[in-house]
Amino acid sequence: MAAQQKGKFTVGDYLAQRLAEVGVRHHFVVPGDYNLILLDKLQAHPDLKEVGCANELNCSLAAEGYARANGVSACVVTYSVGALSAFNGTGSAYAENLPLILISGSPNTNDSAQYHILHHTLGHPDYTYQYEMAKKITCCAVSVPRAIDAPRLIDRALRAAILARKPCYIEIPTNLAGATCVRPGPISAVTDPITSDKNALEAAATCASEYLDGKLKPVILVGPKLGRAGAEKELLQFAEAMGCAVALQPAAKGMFPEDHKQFVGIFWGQVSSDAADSMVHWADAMICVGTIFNDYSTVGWTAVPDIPLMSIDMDHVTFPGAHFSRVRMGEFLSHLATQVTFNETTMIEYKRLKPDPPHVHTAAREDALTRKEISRQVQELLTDKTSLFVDTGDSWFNGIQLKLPPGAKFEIEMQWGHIGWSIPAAFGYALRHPDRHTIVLIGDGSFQVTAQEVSQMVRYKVPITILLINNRGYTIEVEIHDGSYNKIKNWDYAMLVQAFNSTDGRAKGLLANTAGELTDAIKTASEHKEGPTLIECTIDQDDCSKELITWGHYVAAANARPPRNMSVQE
Ligand code: DPX
Ligand code: MG
Repeated sequence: MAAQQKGKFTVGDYLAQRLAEVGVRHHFVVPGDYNLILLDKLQAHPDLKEVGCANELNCSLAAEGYARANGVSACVVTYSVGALSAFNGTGSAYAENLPLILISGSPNTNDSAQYHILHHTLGHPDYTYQYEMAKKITCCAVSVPRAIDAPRLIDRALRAAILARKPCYIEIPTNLAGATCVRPGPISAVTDPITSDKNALEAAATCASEYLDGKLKPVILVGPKLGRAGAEKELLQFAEAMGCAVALQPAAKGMFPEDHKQFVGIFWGQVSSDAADSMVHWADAMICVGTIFNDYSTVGWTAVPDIPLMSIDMDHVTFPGAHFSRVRMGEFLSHLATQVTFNETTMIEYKRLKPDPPHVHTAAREDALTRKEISRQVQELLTDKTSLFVDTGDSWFNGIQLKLPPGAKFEIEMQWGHIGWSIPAAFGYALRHPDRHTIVLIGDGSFQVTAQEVSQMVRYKVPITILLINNRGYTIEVEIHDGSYNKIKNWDYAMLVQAFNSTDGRAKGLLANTAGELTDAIKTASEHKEGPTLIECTIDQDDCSKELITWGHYVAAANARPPRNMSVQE
């Protein structure tokens, strides 16, 4: 470990200090010769802990998960061979509104002027391409040309990411990480939040009163940007002042308490839970808070609310006919809470529509394992200390249908939808929240994409419970469009995880073919604290949720829409 040289403060030290000051405690890395000096400098900072990853895709997704837990994260990779893989998790952070700081080492500053061809590059001496690419997937990309520019550029990128809740990119040439640098000024210059413009806030509140005036059946629809804006408490305050029904988009599950009397379910069109679909369609005013309407959340565009909406975003508010910039979500919600009229008409209707709790069948111990039985057992496992990650596939639908007890957290990556995301993301998240029980629901196909990161859970002794649902293939894709490409090679997943142990690891890999075997395996997992436990749950290939089938049909129909506006008939 390279100690900070006495008296000499470097570009790497500057970055390390700033990362620590913005709240990063673990930084995720894969080394390469372009970033080694930088890694030494980051290692030398007493408040930063280096976490090695198996590859840069996983490294970026681990940082994505860490940002969910910590609010900000850092991923440090080498030039091109590393960074281009890390762009994927950076794209996820962009789509999911998470300030991930992507840091890449880069060629020596002399090489470009000398027209040198360098390893790990495209093989021509223009070394600006990575920076140019990074601009497209971050809210601010900087490439440090000289040590003297580092403080200004690093601070600029960090501030942009923190304010926008989006990733940023910082490129540091290999010969600048150890170059002398001035010391940083107060961190408030980077982290101080932007507050609402007072005039805009007042005007937006007046517009909200006009929007709601005379409306009898207002409904609040919550989307995933609520949590990213950190405005859950303000939403609760506003919702209770309104007294009306609150429905959640699937990606916002967990952002409003499910045991709250105003919670009316997950609004997901045809595959909604409770009575959310009926409530949203019955509403005469829709207050959308941090919503994202995409083809998945609208079930192939079949579930787009058809009344004019009031939309509260992270930093602006829009009404039919009016827009207000620089109005912060949290400030607006708490301001509005003091002005609105209590109206519980929608709750009276909800009481009439609320479905009875479903009768849940408990399988006998020797019964072959089914998807429903897995869900029943996972439901019993959830506590206020659970953080549940659900990966793309039927795990989305199984996870959305679970009832979250107060305090339980739910993580889903619905905008980016990268299969395998949950393994590295849960790893990154759990490092920051060792006090919580992190559980992952993931399909066999997804697991194969990022399986190596289980070895980091072994290395860092992170006790995550992974429930791998093995239905022998890409079932969600089968429902959208089937073909032989949806079959995959089966693995012995339980044995694979044991293989990661080598001589010093403590992972457990278990197989559950029956309901009783799953009960026993879950008990073992809950007691195992020295590393991860993977439980391979085998189910029939055709055993999937009816919600997945319905949703798949509508998404397939949306994908298959013929091209429009063809001026010439061929
Ligand atoms: C793909 C998906 O086994 O889950 O429940 O069997 O569907 P299910 P699996 O994990 O399979 C996942 C599979 C292939 N999506 O059905 S959802 C396309 C895709 C993606 N991300 C990446 N590549 C391809 N979403 C990185
Ligand atoms: Mg599968």
